[in-house]
Amino acid sequence: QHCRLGAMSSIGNSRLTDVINVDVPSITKSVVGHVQTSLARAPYNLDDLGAYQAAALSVRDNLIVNWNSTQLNYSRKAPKRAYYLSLEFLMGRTLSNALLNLNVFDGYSESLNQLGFSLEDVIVQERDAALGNGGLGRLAACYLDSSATQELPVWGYGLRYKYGIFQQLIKADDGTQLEAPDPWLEHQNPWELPRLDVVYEVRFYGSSQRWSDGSGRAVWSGGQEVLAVAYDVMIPGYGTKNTNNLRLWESKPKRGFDLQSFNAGDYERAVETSNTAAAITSVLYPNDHNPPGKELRLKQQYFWTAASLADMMRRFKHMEKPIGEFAEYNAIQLNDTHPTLAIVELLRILLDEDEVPWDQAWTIVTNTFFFTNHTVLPEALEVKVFLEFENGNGLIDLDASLEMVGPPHGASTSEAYATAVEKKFPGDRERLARMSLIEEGFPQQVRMANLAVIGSRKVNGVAELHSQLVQSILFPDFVEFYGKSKFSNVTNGITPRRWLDQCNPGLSQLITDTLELPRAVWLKDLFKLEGLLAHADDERFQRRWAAVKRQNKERLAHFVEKMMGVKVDADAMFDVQIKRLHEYKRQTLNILGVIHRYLLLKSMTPEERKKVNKKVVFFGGKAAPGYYVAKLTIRLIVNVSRVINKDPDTMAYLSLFFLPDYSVSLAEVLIPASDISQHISTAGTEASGTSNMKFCLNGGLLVGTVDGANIEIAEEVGEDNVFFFGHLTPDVDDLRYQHTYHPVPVEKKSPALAHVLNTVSSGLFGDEGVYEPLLNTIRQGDYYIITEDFDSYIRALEMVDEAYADRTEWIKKSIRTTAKMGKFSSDRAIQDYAQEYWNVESVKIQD
Ligand code: OAK
Repeated sequence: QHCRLGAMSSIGNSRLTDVINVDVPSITKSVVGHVQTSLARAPYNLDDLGAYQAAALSVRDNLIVNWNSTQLNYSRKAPKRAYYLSLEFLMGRTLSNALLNLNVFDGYSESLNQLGFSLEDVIVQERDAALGNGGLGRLAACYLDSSATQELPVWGYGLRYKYGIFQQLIKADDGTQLEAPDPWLEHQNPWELPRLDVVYEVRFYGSSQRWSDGSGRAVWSGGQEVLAVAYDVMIPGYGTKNTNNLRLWESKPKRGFDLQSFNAGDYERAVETSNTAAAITSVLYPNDHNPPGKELRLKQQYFWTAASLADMMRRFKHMEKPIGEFAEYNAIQLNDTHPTLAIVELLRILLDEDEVPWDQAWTIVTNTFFFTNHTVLPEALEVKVFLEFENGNGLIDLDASLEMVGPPHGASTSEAYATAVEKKFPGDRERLARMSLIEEGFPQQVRMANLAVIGSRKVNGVAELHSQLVQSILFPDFVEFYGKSKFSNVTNGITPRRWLDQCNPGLSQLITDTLELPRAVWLKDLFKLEGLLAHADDERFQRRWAAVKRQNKERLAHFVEKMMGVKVDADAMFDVQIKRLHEYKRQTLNILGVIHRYLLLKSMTPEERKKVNKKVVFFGGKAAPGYYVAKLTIRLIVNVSRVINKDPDTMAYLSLFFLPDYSVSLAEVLIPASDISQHISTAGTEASGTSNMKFCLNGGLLVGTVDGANIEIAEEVGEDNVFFFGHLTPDVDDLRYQHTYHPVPVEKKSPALAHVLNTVSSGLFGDEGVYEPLLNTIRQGDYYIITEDFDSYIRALEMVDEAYADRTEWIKKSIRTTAKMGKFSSDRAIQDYAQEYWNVESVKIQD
């Protein structure tokens, strides 16, 4: 186990000046050097964690060299840059990704072997960087990978949370979810560079004084100042030296102590200031699609946008260009409404600090920003209270931003905008109220989405259908006001580096062999996968394809056995649903379908059962800590699994697992192993979905509703390779109306579903009565139309069973699916943004 560095004495004579560790001797030398000097550990007593840390530090040396020359090149060439502002970056692990992108995976593997370690065991020592909740955060991570790979000068800006998304525990006695903190920085993080020299002061509260010169400019003073300290995370591109930057801000008190209070003997008050400052970046809010109405969240948003803008401004000033050209050199993408305050902050800087006249400042602002919406769910729309905080002052000086620009320039942003709307639609007061930045009431609130729309040059959704709904449901008034051209679509994408090459090396190798192309070629031009179509009928290729899937299923089975102590049958079909728990995503529909299948199996004779397709169902996902119904769904899944996994009549044919603490790293094991995956949101509710793309890229087929990116996936791979079911988006509203105003008992609509619901109510899965609130969401109102879709869902699953029975045909479907996934590379999505939105071009890094 220990004493693994015997090979040390054989370290080659590589020159000390070799910073880039490519060949095995120099890798070994650098790793061993880090063991001794960075970790201060003895080489003869090193465990896997130590080996991970040393290997990571060695890889990081390589990254730093590339990162430095990239940043130097950017500074010298002064291209237009784009900034991706996201409160969430769900990065996962970095070591294996960096090794692949730098093309040194084999070298490190060999070197670690010589040192007595296995790279596989070392890689899993790393904790996920889980600074995100779900789709929106993971998308940001894929986009950074693609931007770096395409050598685009794009930086990410986010927050360095001390605690990422909570760890999910499942209580042994009753199967409920518990949350524990995620202290991911406990071991030092080798992938970040603290930049204690890059610091900005961010002001909160206080008051503003307008200048008396009639310019409308204001000076903002008083209140509390907090320091924003930069931590840079290196983002290596694939097969290029280009290494971009993700800058994460940490909050710090401006003074450790308030000396005045300290001297006055008020110790508690003195440290309190420092506590509140540090609290700003202490934790990622675990809400997905539900904005927390907390003052601290608003503080996070202002802290982050103010620091990021100050940083961009400093970089721009360095270029010595006229301020009027700001938008020619900077594009800012807003990842949902969370960074919307950047709009008013840029306006504030231009007006108050750079003395730009209002009209010109507003033009600069609206040429700089681009806004992406990620959901049409009404509960996700952010509204913020600004003016009602403790000391009677606004959190940020709304007066010096939103309303600041006062009479000399024709009233405030809000008023100027209202005037323009009024002019276009005279007398239409209802429309004016709908389009207003302010939601009237007590207290007044700011509608962040409206502000994001008026402050941006372009507004987009994340799949064709969703972008249509953004226009027709969320912003119809704005489409009329600005015209259609301001609104468009950029369908999401995923990085094939992490989501194929890294998580499924077997398949990657098979594709490389079959296409007879270097993997560096097809991984950068995913449309090349179409070349697989020519081999779909080749039996030898089909066998190899099936063998890869089989290996991945065994890997998952092994993983589950290790984690949960249960054997999993890799001969069975693997059916996977992994995503945040949410009523609109309908994990409930899935678990009710599982119960239906179980009851059916129970009703069969042993002979009949033998003809049934064996299936293992996997669930994974976290519920927001305060989301009662979602947590109840988890509890039901866990308790159903406890019953059916030990039923001797059925356990050979159906088993069920809820895998706790779903993460990016767990997804990397699950996705390559799936035969079928479920994307079964109520039509019109899932903006895009991105795991659907990941499953298909890895040759898994979809069961899904006609929703989000499922639609475009089916367009690419062919409808005969997707198992669609359920009502379509235009029907959903009517069905909801029916259920609300003309309710019909469940047994009338779906006797099968009624039977399942009654079985749950009967207490078969324990906890009699506990699930009633969950069941009642279906029996009453049924907002997500589970009753309406249940029978067609079951039929779709039967068709899956039938199709799977013809294994050769199934493998062909699987091959054809992977072959047609080119469109869903995040490289394509980033190109769309770079060309159609930001107007940024790639910068080749020279040594
Ligand atoms: C999270 C918080 C607020 C608003 C939206 C989200 C979010 O994660 N939305 C998800 O974004 C993904 C990336 O665009 C989409 O694929 C998902 O469909 C969408 O739910």
